[in-house]
Amino acid sequence: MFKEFVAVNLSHQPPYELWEGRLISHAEQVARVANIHDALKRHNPESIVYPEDFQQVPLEVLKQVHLPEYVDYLLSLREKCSEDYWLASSFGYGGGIRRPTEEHGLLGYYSMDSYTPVNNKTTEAALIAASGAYSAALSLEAGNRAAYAVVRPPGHHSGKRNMGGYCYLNNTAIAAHTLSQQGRVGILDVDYHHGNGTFDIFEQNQKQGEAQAVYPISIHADPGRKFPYRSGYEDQAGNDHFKYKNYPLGEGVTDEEYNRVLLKALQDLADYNPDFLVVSMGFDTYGGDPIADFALTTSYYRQMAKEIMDLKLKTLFVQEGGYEIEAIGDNALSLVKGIKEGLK
Ligand code: OKP
Ligand code: ZN
Repeated sequence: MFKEFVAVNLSHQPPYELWEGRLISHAEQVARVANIHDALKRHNPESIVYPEDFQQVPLEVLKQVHLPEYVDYLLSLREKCSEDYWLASSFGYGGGIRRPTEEHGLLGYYSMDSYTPVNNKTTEAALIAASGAYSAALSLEAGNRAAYAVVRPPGHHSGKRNMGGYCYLNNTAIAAHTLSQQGRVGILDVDYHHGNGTFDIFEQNQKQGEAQAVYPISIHADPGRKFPYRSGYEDQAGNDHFKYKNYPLGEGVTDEEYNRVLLKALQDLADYNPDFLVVSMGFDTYGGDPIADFALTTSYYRQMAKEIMDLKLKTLFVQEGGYEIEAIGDNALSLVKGIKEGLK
């Protein structure tokens, strides 16, 4: 069985982001997931689950994945903020910084960049997206072979104690952490950008002394050249207690080039011998994406899904990026066709 958990979150629409000194219209638009939803609805409406039927992600789970203090801060934004969006200006960079008391200072303390605005509706949207990923994870535990959480805002840049890169709660990490209570979990991040938040969460949890039954692998643009500019280099591979793997790539990556790297990552995951796989799925690797520079084609996402499903694991795809809204529905449909072929 295969189900799609869809959260369009109409109320979450930051109007702008501050990019290289300029205010530009925000790339993480409602139309991204609305267009994916339209394509999936035309294809197979009976496999879609909507937010009213999601299991709400428990506060306890949120506070195992993220720092409890960060979760409380996010929840408090519902009362602290108005409809007007705020953007941090002074960031809590590096270690040893004391928690400010002033509200804009506090927002910066929990932020990574000027791409991730908040208002009084942001937290609710992030909770619905997280609940979509959580519900999809539960559906695998209940016996589904595959699920696809078609949610926004995305999650993979949100770390143990930060928002950033359009992300507030880490949907992928919430799903992977949940599944890791039942078995070993491979994480494959195929978004164009390095999944720094996901890596951070499991690394911090391991450092706190909890063994982590997860193995994260990310294929992405070289972080020396592209966001998040801080991690995702090849020589960053974890430690004896917690391993992960990074495959940074140059610009213009084609279907063939990508697939060669994907097969290596899938072999790494097979060697780990997991029970579940969680895929951070980005369509910003598509050739037409406005904020990225790989060259993947619509038909490749079908092949990508088939290669991934060939591992024969219980597999959850969680939507991350993808900003070319004209093609995103076709790209998601191509992926879903590959997933379905892989069910056989
Ligand atoms: C989120 B996800 C261009 C600025 C790009 C932010 C990228 C966030 C990507 N307007 N910087 O990984 O797709
Ligand atoms: Zn991305």
